[in-house]
Amino acid sequence: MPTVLTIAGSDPSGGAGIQADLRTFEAFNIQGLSAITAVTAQTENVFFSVNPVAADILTQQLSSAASQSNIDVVKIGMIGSGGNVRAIILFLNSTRTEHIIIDPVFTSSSGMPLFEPHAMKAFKDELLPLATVITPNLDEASILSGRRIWNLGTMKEAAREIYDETWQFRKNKARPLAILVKGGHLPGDSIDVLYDGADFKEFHAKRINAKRHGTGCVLSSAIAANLAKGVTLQSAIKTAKEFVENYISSFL
Ligand code: PXL
Repeated sequence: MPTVLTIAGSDPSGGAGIQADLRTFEAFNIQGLSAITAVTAQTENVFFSVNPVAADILTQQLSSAASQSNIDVVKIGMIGSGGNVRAIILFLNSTRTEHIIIDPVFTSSSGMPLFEPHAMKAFKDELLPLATVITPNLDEASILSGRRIWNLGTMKEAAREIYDETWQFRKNKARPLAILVKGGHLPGDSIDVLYDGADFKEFHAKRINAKRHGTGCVLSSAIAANLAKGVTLQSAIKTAKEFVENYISSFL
């Protein structure tokens, strides 16, 4: 059975993080494994606290998951601490997977910091280059590229900048890399831009104004689940976007 490992934080309210990821894998008939990077306490409306787990506890979870089953795809969400960035790099360097999808998480939707700023260099120079797909939203793409983003043109510039910077630190140039910048926070229809080092592809979806946090987690998990089934990245993104559209609509 295709298997995806999610490395992410716990959200007791179920909107985001590990809970959203495992639920999404299940919906696509994918076996889900998990390793928890941080424990949050939050509801849809209030973010109370975030506590990263110790890096050696994360390492033990990762080893346990990997000895249980072959892993086709690794999906990484909230990491929480610099120690956890290190633990994940060490784990990925000792594990063979077809795809590694990284959904950068720096702050919660409500503005709570979820990442230690001093870990940014290791995240950008050492962890991101191990990814095959990176899925920042506009704020994350802006932080990663150092550019202001306000429309489709600047989304594309940011995608190219993140690609070029990440590729520069990439050791195994035989593996693919693609950046999906998610434009959902711009006014108008939701347009995401995919850049694979050669071409841009746009994915259009209707704007749905339902209040729900964690849709980024659901999207990247749905992409991971479909990649585990062996479809192309573009097809995985298309299916994932349709899944998220249905998911958000259920909260209207
Ligand atoms: O949506 C980003 C995110 C990811 N993972 C966890 C979170 C959040 C935002 O709140 O709590 C655990």
